[in-house]
Amino acid sequence: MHCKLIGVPIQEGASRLGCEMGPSALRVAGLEAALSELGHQVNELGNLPPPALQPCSHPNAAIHHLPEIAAWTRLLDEVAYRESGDGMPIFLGGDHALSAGTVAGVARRAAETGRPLFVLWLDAHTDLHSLETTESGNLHGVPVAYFTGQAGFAGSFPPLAAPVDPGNVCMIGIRSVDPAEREAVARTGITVHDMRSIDEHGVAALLRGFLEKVAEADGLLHVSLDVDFLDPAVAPAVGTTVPGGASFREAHLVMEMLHDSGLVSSLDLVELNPFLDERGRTATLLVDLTASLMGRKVLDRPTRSF
Ligand code: EXY
Ligand code: MN
Ligand code: MN
Ligand code: MN
Repeated sequence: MHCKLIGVPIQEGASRLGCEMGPSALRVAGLEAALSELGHQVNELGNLPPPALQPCSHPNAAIHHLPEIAAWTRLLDEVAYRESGDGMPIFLGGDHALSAGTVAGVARRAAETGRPLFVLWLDAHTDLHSLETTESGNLHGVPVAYFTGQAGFAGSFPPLAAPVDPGNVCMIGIRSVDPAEREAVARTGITVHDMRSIDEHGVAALLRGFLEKVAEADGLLHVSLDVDFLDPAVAPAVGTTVPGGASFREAHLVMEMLHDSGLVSSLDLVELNPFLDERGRTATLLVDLTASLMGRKVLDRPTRSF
């Protein structure tokens, strides 16, 4: 596989500063070497420079940094479109607002190839607020509403060329949903597997159902991994910790199954805040999870898809 590492030092979508240092921490933790050791060709594309701003505003006075996030979304849509033409882009965040642009760009590319894009959203949160409904005003809480084509983004965010069908979005790990997001889940029909579903059925059964759907549709699969998908006991370096998250092994199992599926075409690693880390352990865990997704295994096993 030809992997492209793209640093996205964005932190304006989160309320706590520090995600800007995420790409550096992932590099220091050895991401490039981990992928090379697995036999992948790795292109290190460096960090994207912060984009030029265009003035824009919104009647919701709670919103923070709208011009910054709108500008990053415009830039990332272009970069993701370009870099998904050949090889696998890996976006090193940066807060989760970056996925508005990365998913929009890979969806535009997928639409051209005629294959449907699916999105696996690994997160404690649904990130499904609109600009109208966000109360915190932190725009890392809105990317899913944007890239699935929900109303209210016109005039600030770029027009969306290829909205992702909400029926193609699957969320796993969810345990913090605001009332307006609850309503949006019901309205859009996005599949949401909360932590209770993981407890009841096991993460493998939930993921297998989704991967079968992607494979049947001959789809492309974008994976968006938010650090807070993981339990804060194993991944403390995130500003939005929620107790009761995925365990170390549950997260690795997800990555191992994704590798075996052969379906993943692009990846976001987001919300790592190195300022909150303990001697780099969260950055190291993210590198190890990415290695599992890209084929690192304890033992060879009889070939099996997922
Ligand atoms: N739903 C909350 C809000 O809108 O402020 C929390 C959002 C946290 C988003 C993090 C990145 O996943
Ligand atoms: Mn702010
Ligand atoms: Mn998120
Ligand atoms: Mn989250």
